[in-house]
Amino acid sequence: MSEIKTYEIITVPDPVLRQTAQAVSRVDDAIRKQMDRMLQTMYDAPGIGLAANQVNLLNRVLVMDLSRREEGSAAAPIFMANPEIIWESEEISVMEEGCLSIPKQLADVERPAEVRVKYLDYHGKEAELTAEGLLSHCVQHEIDHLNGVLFVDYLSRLKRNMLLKKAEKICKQQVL
Ligand code: GNR
Ligand code: NI
Repeated sequence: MSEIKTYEIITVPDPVLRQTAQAVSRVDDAIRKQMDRMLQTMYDAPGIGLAANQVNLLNRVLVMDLSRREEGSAAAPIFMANPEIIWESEEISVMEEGCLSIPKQLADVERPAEVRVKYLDYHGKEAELTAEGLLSHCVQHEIDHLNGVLFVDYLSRLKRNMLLKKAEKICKQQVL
């Protein structure tokens, strides 16, 4: 049993998912506590990434951990505050994405195949990460959340509306 409190995950069509999160001035104990809680919330969901908007917080904080996909591997959390894409490849990658805020809907999304991200780590230290493959899609998906952007925004209007409608129906059923 974990002693870390978790957050409730916000789903569509909540307007907080369309808002822009604000930069943190520094990574202090309160931000670290938020990062720990977000990580636990993400593990419980389960998901491989989570952005602050998804737990009703509008600061530029995200967490990721792709390690749980490989069985028996140790946890490998990545914490980021104020992430910024400082380089992206011309090469494009297509991967199936899902989102905890758009339950049970998957779609192929095109993104730059490789990105380099500058951020503040758990200790408030400047760090950089070069990502490709699933990690690249995940970090771009999470930074999008901080800008109020959802993966369905990259799809045709028809496909986007269909996925949002289906997800909202599922969310309503969960409340009843
Ligand atoms: O759990 C998640 N899986 C995922 C798969 C492909 C690309 C991005 C993601 S992130 C998602 C969790 C989530 O909604 N994060 O915001
Ligand atoms: Ni998401």
